[in-house]
Amino acid sequence: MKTPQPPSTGISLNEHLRAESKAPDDLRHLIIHIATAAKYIQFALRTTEAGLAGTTNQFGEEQVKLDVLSDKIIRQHLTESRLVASLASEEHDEIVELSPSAPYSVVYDPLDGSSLVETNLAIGSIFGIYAGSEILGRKPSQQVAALYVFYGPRTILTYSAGKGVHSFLLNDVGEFILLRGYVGIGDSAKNFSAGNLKAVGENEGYRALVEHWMEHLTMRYSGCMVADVHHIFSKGQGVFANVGGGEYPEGKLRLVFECGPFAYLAEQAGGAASDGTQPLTAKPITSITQRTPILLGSKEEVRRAEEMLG
Ligand code: AHM
Ligand code: MG
Repeated sequence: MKTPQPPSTGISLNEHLRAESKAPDDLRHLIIHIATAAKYIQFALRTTEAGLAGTTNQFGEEQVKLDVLSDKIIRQHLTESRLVASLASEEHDEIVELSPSAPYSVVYDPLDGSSLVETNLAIGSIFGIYAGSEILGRKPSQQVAALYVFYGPRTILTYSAGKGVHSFLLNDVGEFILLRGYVGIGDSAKNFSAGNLKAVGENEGYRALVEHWMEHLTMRYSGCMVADVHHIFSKGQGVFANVGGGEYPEGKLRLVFECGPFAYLAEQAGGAASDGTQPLTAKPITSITQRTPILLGSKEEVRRAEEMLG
């Protein structure tokens, strides 16, 4: 039998938001609603057969796919919070209006790396929070907070509300407890994650860059951006790239849901995020389906990538 755990003595997410990030109450409540949704998602990932077992369960009933279920869970919590004016989810083509006079808008990828569900590899959820009801025309630098939840062997939530980047571990009793007060990214990289590698066929600069990285760095690539960027945050170094070419002329990843929140977090951690010509945080969101190249992580390696990609 498992020994009962004493109540946690660590710093909770709620307390950290209040005392360290000095987040306004509405923002703190919104992030707690998102964290609660993430707990339901991590429970669903561990308990449902969806994705692992195909499209029907043992009774022959059709199962809701986990990315659709994750989207529904998040949307329900955002709706119930009454704090969200509009939302944009990677699962929908359009921006959804919730409570027009509410203080924030939320952009999210409910289950990033969902093609990995059936393999039981790590996946995650990504969120960006803007003040007001507008999403289009904004820049990722205008986010008031961004966070991701990493569903690996353990569940980790990492957020920034503009005062650095902070990581929390989900404990046995369902609390997010402070794991690392400040997450930082050093200037030089030992690891690289290079996505959309088919682009090297038509992009000589990318080929030369990847060859340079193969000679000097060690590759870590899982196929889930949350896991690959979490690796950089947790090791305090590394570079992640997804560059245009082949099937994805602008790169595979989307500015609003994936690159924008991670660019904000990377800068808050002392790293950089670029589309090759400008910081991603300065790039206006023109549509929610907008894709962008991304170079993210240790500053020296992001600069080298910008130069080599021309
Ligand atoms: P998804 O949001 O549909 O899961 O796709 C995004 C994912 C990223 O997590 C990852 O960096 C990329 O797709 C991997 O692409 P590839 O399979 O081409 O390496
Ligand atoms: Mg994604």
